[in-house]
Amino acid sequence: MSEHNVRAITVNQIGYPAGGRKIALFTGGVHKYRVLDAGTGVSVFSGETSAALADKSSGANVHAGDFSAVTAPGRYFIEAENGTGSAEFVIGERPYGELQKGLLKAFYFYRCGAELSGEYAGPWGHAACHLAEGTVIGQPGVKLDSSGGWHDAGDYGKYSGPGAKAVADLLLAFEWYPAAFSDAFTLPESDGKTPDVLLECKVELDWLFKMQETVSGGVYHKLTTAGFPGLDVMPEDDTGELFFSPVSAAATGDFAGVMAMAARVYKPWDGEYAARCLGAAESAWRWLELHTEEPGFTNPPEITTGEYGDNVDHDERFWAAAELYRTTGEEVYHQAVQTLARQLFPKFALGWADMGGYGTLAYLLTGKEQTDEGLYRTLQEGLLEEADRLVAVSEQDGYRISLREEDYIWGSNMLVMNNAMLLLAAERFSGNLSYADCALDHLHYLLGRNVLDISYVTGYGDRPVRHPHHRPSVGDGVEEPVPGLVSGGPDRGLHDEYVREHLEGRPAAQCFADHELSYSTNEVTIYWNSPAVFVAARFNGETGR
Ligand code: G3I
Ligand code: 9MR
Ligand code: ZN
Repeated sequence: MSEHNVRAITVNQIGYPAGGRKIALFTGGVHKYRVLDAGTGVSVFSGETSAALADKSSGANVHAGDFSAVTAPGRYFIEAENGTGSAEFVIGERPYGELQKGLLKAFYFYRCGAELSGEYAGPWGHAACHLAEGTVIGQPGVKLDSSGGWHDAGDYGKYSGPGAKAVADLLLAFEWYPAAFSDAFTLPESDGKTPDVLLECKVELDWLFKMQETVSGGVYHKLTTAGFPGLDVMPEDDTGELFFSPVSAAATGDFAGVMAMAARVYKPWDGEYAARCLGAAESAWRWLELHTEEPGFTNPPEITTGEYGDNVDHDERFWAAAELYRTTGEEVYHQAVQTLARQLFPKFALGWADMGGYGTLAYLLTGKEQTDEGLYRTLQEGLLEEADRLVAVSEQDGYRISLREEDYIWGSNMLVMNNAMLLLAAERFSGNLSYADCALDHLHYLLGRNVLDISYVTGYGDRPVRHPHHRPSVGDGVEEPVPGLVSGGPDRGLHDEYVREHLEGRPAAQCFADHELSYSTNEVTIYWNSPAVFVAARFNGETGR
């Protein structure tokens, strides 16, 4: 393996909760090591690493140094006998507070249609963008308001399904870990009452309303220019014509799911808004009932932006039905859940293409009393089995995460965080805290405890991603990238020219380039940020480890 970009001792570059397990991962020979106070240089712990594990995914021999015994809050680093060191990190009661805020604030930076002013955006502000009406493909002469929402990613497209996944993660995080969202993080709309996370999600929900066809209730799959603009084009300079791509069943199912969820979550804060969300969800559901056999979405010939193709819509329908049932208690939706559950699709996946896991969570959260005993049990047992599989893979993995070699795909960091979410769901439905330990190991990986010793979150950690494939970060003339963005992470498929040229033959977990040209490994998206917010919120909002 290439030693030049690999530091021999990797840690979560943000830090570790004081009461929890603390492990650093080493490569190279067996190490005696010490934990030192970063301020005073005083050694507070010394230990020896465990036997090496030959890790296929990363191509490294990895051994673990367990310094859980260090519990005093402070700032530390690790030094091995041979003089190599680790990044500095903190040990504290709630070490991920700032991280969670940053991950959430990223959604503000993704906003479309409004000026990002210096007051809220610091040096990363820009003028309002994408205010023109969009042309509806297939309906010549029809132009509709398309403004608002969040840009998807490093590009400026806005895609209904991926947007719904992002909102779903944030609303679920708020439902499960409300205490983690009690600090306001200063948005223009902050009113000192409504949690900022709800204000931020409203930006996307308000845009999603515009993606629904008023008469039919169907939802346009996406809203983009015909092609991607150049990499240094700022949002306000991206003035090509905007197009609504046709309605799809996947987008309509996702829309119904997230709107039904919003109807429930916003109710205590804004009853009128909640009712509007529910109405929109019900009308999307009516479309789904009238369109039971729909082809999967493919890009219209004139459109070359992200396709988000999806041939299977049982999962999105399942989510919609489960969420509508949880919110309304109406029997028709319960019937639909039970019928859809008989279809074959992944029941524990959390998107963007496979959304069945959200349906499963909604059904389980409806509660035993209100649900079918057999289906409830099947889903609950299945969830715990899947979580056990993730734990088993993590136990065999050098960097202690649940990705097998073949799981290092485009956006592998989403899988890392989705799997952590699933582990936290298992914690919730079993009460077993060891699932949370495994989930936390996944957060450690994201923040630097990985073979490349890189924090995959811009602006966070001692060696963060610096050159994401993110048009504003490339085009704004500010040296530092927009902060708080989660990079896609290693993709062994080498799906862009830059990585094909530079990373041929690397082990899966090293197939990553912190270069702005590598869109297949180093782009950023809203739905890679959202599960990371969820995971960080768990470790900010709950006590227990
Ligand atoms: O699921 C298969 C898996 O079975 C197989 O083993 C593996 C081998 O490569 O591939 C997996 O499919 C991958 C799929 O993502 C998984 O979600 C495809 O190879 C891969 O090409 C595909 O990448 C998607 C990419 O667009 C290209 O279509 C990403 O998921 C998706 O996040 C990304 O989305 C783009 C938008 O189009 C445009 N905006 C930016 C955004 C992020 O890059
Ligand atoms: O910049 C585009 C990025 O946002 C997309 O996720 C990615 C995959 O669809 O495509 C990027 O655009 C590239 C295009 O696909 C091929 N030519 C180079 C473009 C990047 O500058
Ligand atoms: Zn915009």
